[in-house]
Amino acid sequence: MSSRGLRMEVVEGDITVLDIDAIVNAANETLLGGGGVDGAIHRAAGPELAIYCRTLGGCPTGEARITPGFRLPARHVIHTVGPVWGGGQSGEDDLLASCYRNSLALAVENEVRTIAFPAISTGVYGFPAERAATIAVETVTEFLNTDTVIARVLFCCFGTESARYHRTNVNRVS
Ligand code: AR6
Repeated sequence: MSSRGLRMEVVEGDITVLDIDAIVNAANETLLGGGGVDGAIHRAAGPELAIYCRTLGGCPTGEARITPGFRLPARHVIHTVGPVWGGGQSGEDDLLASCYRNSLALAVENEVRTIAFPAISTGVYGFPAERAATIAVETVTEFLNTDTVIARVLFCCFGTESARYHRTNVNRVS
């Protein structure tokens, strides 16, 4: 098994084009679609994804649900619901960490070995990007410390600033 650092990689660009076991969607509690990365994933996966999501009955903040990838190159989509940033005193950090932990646990249950995360909550939900990147990388690192199933975790960042925040943290824990 490679070291933690080698199992994590930062890439920049559109998560919907990745040919990988699973991509993570930054969804909302309805799981019925929206803007940002959620909109992009639903557009690329096709209408079957929304039809399937309707059967799931939503997802509470901090939890995760898995669906097929339909027309995406990714085999699965793991939908998680990040916290809306409200200043940091409402458990936002813990809820964001739960998104990463629960998504990875669901990946392992479904024999997903390669997975890509967007920067959950840092768009419409307003979570500060640098703080979110630190939580993302620390939480994934802790998970990989005891996991032997996941071979590769990509942080798929939209924009150079987000990529820089993630790279700084990945380099720190490697
Ligand atoms: N690939 C990778 N990252 C992307 C892409 C993409 N195609 N598109 C946007 N991002 P956001 P949130 C980045 O707003 O903050 C939706 O309406 C984006 O630049 O997508 O968790 C949902 O339905 C940012 O860095 O998600 C919810 O209602 C990151 O993905 C709400 O937005 C997350 O931004 C969720 O808000």
